Amino acid sequence: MEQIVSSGIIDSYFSKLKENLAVDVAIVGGGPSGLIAAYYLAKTGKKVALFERKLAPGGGMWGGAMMFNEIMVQKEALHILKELGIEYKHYRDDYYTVDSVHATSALTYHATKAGARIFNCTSIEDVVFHNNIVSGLVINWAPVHREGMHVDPLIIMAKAVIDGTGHDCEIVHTVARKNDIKIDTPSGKVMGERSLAVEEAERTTVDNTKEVFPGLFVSGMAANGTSGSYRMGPIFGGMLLSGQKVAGIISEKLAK
Ligand code: 48F
Repeated sequence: MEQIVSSGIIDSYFSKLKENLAVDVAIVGGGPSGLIAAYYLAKTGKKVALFERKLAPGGGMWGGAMMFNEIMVQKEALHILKELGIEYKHYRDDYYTVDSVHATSALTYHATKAGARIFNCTSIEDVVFHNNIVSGLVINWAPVHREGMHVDPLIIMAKAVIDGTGHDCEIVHTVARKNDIKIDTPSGKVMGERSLAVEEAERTTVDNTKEVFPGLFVSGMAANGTSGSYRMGPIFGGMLLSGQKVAGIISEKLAK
């Protein structure tokens, strides 16, 4: 009995990992933008693996604002809530409140249900760089990084990589720093995030969602951090729309 439990988990996990050593899209970060991108890409039949360094995917969405577990979503993104069956309440004007735990678990459920595979407790430390194109991810156990252990990683190959790492835009930073390249921003560099301005930030999160270097796309707060735009606090319509947008851009590119 004990052996069946252990061998079942090991067999099942390693066949899942093996099946995802080469994917269409590899997503770094299980925040709202990464999860929504995973959902839309998987829904259209793409092979998608999402890597999240924490135990639970969801990023900054679980905690609402200052741990008041409610988030705000504006009218423009309601179609996504409706599509996923997420409940919302009208608050005022074009703004709606949503229970953040309900919303975050729904995103995770729908991304995996659509076929995306989520690998939690897994940290991305670098990318694969082939012929000046970002072509995959260098993965390791998150605790290996936390403990500072000198353990070599494994590799996931991907036709497209999404940096959905939030405020730190870690993957774009890594690529730009290590390879001395220009990325698609006004300065050619990672410009860094600016202070809070809700309306501007919500709009630019979507505008800045794009391919910033061949093979490397940005979504969510990483899009604004890369292109030097504002943060927005606990309003999430921009994150959802950014995830949907990056999925559309990648689907179009892969179809060519
Ligand atoms: O920050 P995060 O929630 O990303 P997002 O989709 O959404 C931003 C909002 O939550 C919020 C906001 C809107 O109001 O401003 O901040 O842009 O989630 C990013 C996820 O990426 C993981 C991290 O643990 C988090 O769950 N992550 C970051 N770096 C890595 C990573 C890495 N190197 N490897 C794996 N996961």
